[in-house]
Amino acid sequence: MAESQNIDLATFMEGTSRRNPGQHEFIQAVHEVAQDIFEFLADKPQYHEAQILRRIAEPDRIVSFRVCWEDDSHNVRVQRGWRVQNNNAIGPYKGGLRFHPDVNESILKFLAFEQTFKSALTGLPMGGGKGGANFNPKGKSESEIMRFCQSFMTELYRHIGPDVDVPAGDIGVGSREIGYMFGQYKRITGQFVGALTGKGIEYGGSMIRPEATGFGAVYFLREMLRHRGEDIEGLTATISGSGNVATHAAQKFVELGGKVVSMSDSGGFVHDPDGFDKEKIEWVRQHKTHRRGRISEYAEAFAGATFHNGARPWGLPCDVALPCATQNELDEHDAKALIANGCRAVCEGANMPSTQLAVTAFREAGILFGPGKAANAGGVAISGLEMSQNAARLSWEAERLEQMLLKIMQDIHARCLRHGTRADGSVDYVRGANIAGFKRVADAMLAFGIV
Ligand code: NDP
Ligand code: 2IT
Repeated sequence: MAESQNIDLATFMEGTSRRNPGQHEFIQAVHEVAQDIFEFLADKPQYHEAQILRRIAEPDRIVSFRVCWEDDSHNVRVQRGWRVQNNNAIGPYKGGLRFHPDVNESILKFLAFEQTFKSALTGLPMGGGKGGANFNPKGKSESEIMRFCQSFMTELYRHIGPDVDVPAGDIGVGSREIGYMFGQYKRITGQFVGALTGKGIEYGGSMIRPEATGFGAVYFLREMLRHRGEDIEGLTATISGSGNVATHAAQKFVELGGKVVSMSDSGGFVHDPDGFDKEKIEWVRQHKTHRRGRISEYAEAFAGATFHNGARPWGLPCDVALPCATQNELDEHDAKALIANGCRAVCEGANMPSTQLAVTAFREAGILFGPGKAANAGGVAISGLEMSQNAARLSWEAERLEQMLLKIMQDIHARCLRHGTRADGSVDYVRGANIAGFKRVADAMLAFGIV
């Protein structure tokens, strides 16, 4: 082995920080994976010699582009768009598009890096990518959203395709935005192909895709609990977020006999001690997604509920916490409050919602902790099956797809057990997910040689 390549974790991370100055989220995501991988690779020099982790932590390419659009008052607006194509060793680049004013290269690089392991964990042939724009959909009219999506796709289309890179939704990008982008892709290329997932059912979308991330996260939580001889029935959950992932996680948690006492948005959280039942969750979905409202209005609509301005729900007593909003929304202080209040399991519906110190606190306390790359993989898994259906020009039924989702989440759980079970029988799901995802990508990269 060449001496310069035989480095330790600290040196590896120093190099990562030096090469990616100021990209805190990306460095955080790489560090979390590198900790486990360095330990795992201690007696496997072939991966070190081939510099596999170093290569996965360097995106294959990043395209960034100007997105010009005209608002309803005829002002010219300029946004920046990106696509980070991180790794396609096991399949086409795959991953969502995020429209949010905070979007920057660091956030998209962390998401594309995480996605590489997440896609691998599903067992399906998909790589990792992510993209988006620093566009704020809040307060925009329908035609402004349409014009932005069309302009964004006019640049993006040349970089994607059903065998190249297949984007989907993420924060700020739902079925409406996917519809506008798919329409523009089809118009420019003249082809009706599955270059995007999360499409409407009428034009090549898959049943269960909207539900898949939230449902999958709750299935993963149930697997973690069952492995400890527990179940969801009778448990109380705090949930953050009120978008696609949060509302579907709440729906499935309640369906399985649990009680959900909080939901949130960027303005604060609502606490409903009576619990969010099916109708209330549907109200949140309609209110947030279709009426573009604020969660604060929930407290005006439902007696007994209170709104907590600018606060997060992690101080509420609960058995289970499901962070389903955004990155770094649960810090060490929140983690300690959850543990002190008796929380037994945390399952990440969002990508990297827990800070590194929060994750350390959960791991040290020995509570169940399902990291996002495993727990929220149900969304990309059904996206993978949308690609399969498009390639076969078929549509499968919802029941079949939900069974497939359940099986995939159980398989991911089993992969985590394989690589994350400690000598005392407890499970480190972070380690399990990191190693299982890494191994699949790494072995493919070894087969390709130095490319
Ligand atoms: P949505 O846009 O549907 O909902 C996002 C929710 O998070 C909203 O309630 C939003 O509140 C809240 N939120 C966004 N940014 C912030 C912030 N800075 N602080 C507090 N709250 C915030 O997105 P999704 O539900 O699709 O995504 C949620 C998370 O799940 C993200 O981390 C995403 O990457 C991840 N994920 C999504 C998948 C999918 O299939 N959609 C798949 C796997 C993971 P507000 O309305 O005020 O902005
Ligand atoms: O973070 C994610 O896994 C997603 N936003 C969904 C990706 C996808 O391609 O469906």
